[in-house]
Amino acid sequence: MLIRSRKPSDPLSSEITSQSAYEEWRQQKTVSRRAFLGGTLALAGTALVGERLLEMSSPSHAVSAGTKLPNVQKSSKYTTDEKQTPYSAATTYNNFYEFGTDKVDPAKNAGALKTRPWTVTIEGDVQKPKTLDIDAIMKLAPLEERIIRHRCVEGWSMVKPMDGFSLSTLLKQVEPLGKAKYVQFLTLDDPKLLPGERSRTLDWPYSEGLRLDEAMHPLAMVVLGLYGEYLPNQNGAPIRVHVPWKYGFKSAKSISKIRFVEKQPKTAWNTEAPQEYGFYSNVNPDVDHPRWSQKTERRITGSFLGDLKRIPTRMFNGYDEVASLYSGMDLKKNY
Ligand SMILES: Nc1nc2c(c(=O)[nH]1)N[C@H]1C(S)=C(S)[C@@H](COP(=O)(O)O)O[C@H]1N2
Ligand SMILES: [Mo]
Repeated sequence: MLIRSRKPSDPLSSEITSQSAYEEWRQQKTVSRRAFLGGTLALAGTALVGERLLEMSSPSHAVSAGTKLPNVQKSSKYTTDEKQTPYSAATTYNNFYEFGTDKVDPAKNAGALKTRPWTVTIEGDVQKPKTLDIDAIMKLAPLEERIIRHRCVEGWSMVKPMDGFSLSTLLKQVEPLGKAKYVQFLTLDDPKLLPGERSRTLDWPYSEGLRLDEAMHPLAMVVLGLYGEYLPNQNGAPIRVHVPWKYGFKSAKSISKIRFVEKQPKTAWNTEAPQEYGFYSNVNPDVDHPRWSQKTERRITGSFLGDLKRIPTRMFNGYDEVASLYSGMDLKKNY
């Protein structure tokens, strides 16, 4: 067992802490699964098996049967065919500190977030600043389903179908000026709707940033849905970013503002602990977090024993096509 001191302001847990949260999540599922088996099987004698049972037995605070997104294109060149994380795990094992710091908190608490009406303001060094309604954003481009890898800095990973389109499609709406070099993303700033913003865990609202060329890379995504359904609140409804070659915290949830800026913007985790969370935060097995190794990860697939197994972490999370964005850069210094 690793012993180390943790300051209370240092909540992104290591694998050790997240392991216990994961076990708590597991246990909840086991309990509700038994209750379900006891109740429903006796009643109906149904022949449902395996994953389907797990889906149905997810805790009642999980999202209600989601609404299907219309017209999602199922083919994408950005898709992996690796085994997918079950929907039940992707929607009950979350990081969304505005709703609490435990993995199970967002699914329990995020129901209170009102996601309609919702607007996203895009401003800063741009020709045409705009405030766009979420329903207009949904129509900017055909929604595409990308089955992508998500690697959390804590050492676990998931494979999830995410529905949306390239971030560049949204950013181009405002015609960025030549002096804009970075883009900042800000989560909704509303402590009434996001209770975590009332406590001093992070520098609120949650913020993240990308260099402009990173943001314009077609792999960087605006996410509006998950598994072909509208995004559940705990996963960042109604709109989030996803940058699959970077650690998960770069992918801000429930965003309401995007700013084009000249200088590298402030970001929530980098402000909190700069020596642990760099601005770039590209997935990199050769650069350890100061408190744990990043060489391997635990892939959450929903198998009871399989999820404890560790697999090698890949450079850029396996998205080699982004490597040219960083040619000539020392990625140990620019962690
Ligand atoms: N606003 C906001 N965005 C956030 C976070 C957060 O706490 N607040 N957590 C980040 C982290 S650490 C991860 S791993 C992913 C988790 O996304 P998921 O719950 O959909 O898997 O969201 C990221 N985006
Ligand atoms: Mo994360």
